Amino acid sequence: MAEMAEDERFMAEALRLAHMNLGATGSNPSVGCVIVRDDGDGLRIVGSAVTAKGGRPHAETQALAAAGPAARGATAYVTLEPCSHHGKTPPCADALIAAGIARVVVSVIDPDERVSGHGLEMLRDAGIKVVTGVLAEEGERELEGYLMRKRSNRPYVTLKLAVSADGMIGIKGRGQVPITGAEARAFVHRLRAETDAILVGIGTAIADDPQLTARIQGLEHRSPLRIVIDDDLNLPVTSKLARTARDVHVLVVTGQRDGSVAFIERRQALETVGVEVVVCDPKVPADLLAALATRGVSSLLVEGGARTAQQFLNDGLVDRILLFTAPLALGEEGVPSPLDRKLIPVGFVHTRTDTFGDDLLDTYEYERTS
Ligand code: AOF
Ligand code: ZN
Repeated sequence: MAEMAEDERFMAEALRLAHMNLGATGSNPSVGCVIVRDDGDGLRIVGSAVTAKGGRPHAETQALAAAGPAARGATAYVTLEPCSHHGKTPPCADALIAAGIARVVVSVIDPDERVSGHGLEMLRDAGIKVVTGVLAEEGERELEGYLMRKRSNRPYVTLKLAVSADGMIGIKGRGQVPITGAEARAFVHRLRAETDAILVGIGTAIADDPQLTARIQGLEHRSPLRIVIDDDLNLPVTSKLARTARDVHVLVVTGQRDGSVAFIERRQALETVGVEVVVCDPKVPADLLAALATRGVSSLLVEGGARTAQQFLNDGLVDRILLFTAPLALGEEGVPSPLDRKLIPVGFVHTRTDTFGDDLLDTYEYERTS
């Protein structure tokens, strides 16, 4: 019993570490590893690490390097099964064996077909004691993007909406209308930094002229890939998105391979400023998600507008809804939200309410039955 509590305590620490590089490890999951030993004077962390930015080196090899000879006879806590494949780096399972680790505690088994149980098998074959499923629920949550991409070939999709007290998400013809306060905005910028890609429809891109970057001190370089659904290529080359495309990548999605001379000119103008034009039917967001998964995108934040949100909901492609509700009313000129606290789509379960200044954030998660 005591050992189980200790295991959970150190796995919680490994998960906390994993979170630090979430959204910054490319197509590789952000994994946490903590190495613990007891020399008779209590348990002591002798090395810990998170998957490096960009995805390599993996967590285990860095934690082992930090522990040095102290790894011999120690326990390694890893949020994801150690890899068994020779990829861009040698297998972490081999590194753990070579370092003399005595016990490995894992939260989640790696669905990557090159690993998927083989990492654990290698460790067991080498005489290492292996425990799995520790803080499994928390581990699955931390790795939700990576797991969704590997299991379902699409990113984990979060829909974020900010709704006024009278159920509106903006005012027609008014550009960006501040709905939530500074605290909620700071939270959204942090969320962007932890997410691989962010998507809006062309209506929002034109009306709001948003930047969609992570503007929070220290996280500016963690901005996600920015995506605009824009079948007619109407994104102005003078928009903030297009003007910053060389700093933070922008994808514009159209269903048309070619078209009128004017269409081709708009395409060339966008490409000239560094925007990437991708051909994928915008009416079938599932195809776009599959294409994004192939590019290594594990998590996607859909930030509106109403039509884009509705389409993702209709197609059953939303895994989580983050609904901010602000106390102000926008009045009759407002653009109605596809949902609010009293109208949540079927299948979503309310999981928590948080407060940001005067705003409420309700989280709803889609309950998959399988
Ligand atoms: C680990 N520890 O910290 C991570 C792992 O392209 P490669 O060679 O880097 O391999 C990527 C795969 O490695 C990825 O799909 C997943 O299975 C695993 N990620 N494994 O042992 C880590 N990030
Ligand atoms: Zn590895």
